[in-house]
Amino acid sequence: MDTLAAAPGTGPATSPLPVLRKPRPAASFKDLPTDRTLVMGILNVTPDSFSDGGKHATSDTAVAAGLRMYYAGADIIDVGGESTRPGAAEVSVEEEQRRVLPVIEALVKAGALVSIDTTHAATAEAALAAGATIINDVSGLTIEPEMIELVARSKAPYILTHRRGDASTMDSLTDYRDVARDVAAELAGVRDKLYAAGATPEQIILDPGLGFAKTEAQNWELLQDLDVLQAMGHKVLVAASRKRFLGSLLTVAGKSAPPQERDAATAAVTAISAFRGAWAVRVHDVGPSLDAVKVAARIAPVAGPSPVPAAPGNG
Ligand code: PMM
Repeated sequence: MDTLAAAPGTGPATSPLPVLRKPRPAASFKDLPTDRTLVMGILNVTPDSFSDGGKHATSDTAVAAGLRMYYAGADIIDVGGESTRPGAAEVSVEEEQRRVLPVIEALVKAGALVSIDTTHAATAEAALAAGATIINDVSGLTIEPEMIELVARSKAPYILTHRRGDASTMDSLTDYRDVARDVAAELAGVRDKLYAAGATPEQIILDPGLGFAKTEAQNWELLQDLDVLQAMGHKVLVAASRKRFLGSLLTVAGKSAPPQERDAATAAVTAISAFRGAWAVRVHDVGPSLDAVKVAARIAPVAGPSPVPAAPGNG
């Protein structure tokens, strides 16, 4: 018996030697599946991220973790070098790039489609040069003018995340009249600045920014009203994975569930987001979300933005 051959079903997801696989041609954005919601795996190359901080603090462990997600079936690997959690220390752009660029290069070489999770245009540009395809920016209303110019010039797909303030102020900026409509209106304002600079509608992916200047109740409201964002006609990304509002939901004996115990609830959010037509979900634990997406695709097979609803009285 050939002991090196993987048993059926144990190949890509569990191979202990992923680095021995041949490099594949780089994946492209236009070849991503369009008949189901995509799963983006989170790869934080940081010593202090809120849920997996410290695990992938070196390039080697980060690349191995990224390859595991890729071989498990993640459609996109989201590489970040700066923690965005409230109160997190700022990282210099040089340090951020030192963390992420070698990881991006290795993952792209293996054939993965990579997004760069950064609020800095200089890091986004260096990441694109290293082979990343998508810019994932959580700066929201504080977007750098250089980022606007880069998005317009590069024509790279751009995730525009709703957020007010920064890590130290956002928890006090949660005053909304109607959170879903206010978030949509504020995103539209930034989107229009991107258009004015020359960006195209197809480039823009909207993210409600769960946990960024939102109370726990507002996060749930945004998920309930996802159709308000979908109606803007862009792709929508939902990033609920392991966030604090899931921990609170799962409180036992007055104790919120720790981040690593929030993956089943995350997969439930994935199923609902996929059912509602989200373009992608951003998650730490890709396996359960890939399964959830498959379940949702049997019930609501076509993902993507829903058409703008007809005005009342139009038949
Ligand atoms: N949240 C975090 C980091 N990056 N990107 C997008 N597009 N949306 C988010 O809500 C988001 C993000 C928070 O930290 P984590 O990487 O530990 O989940």
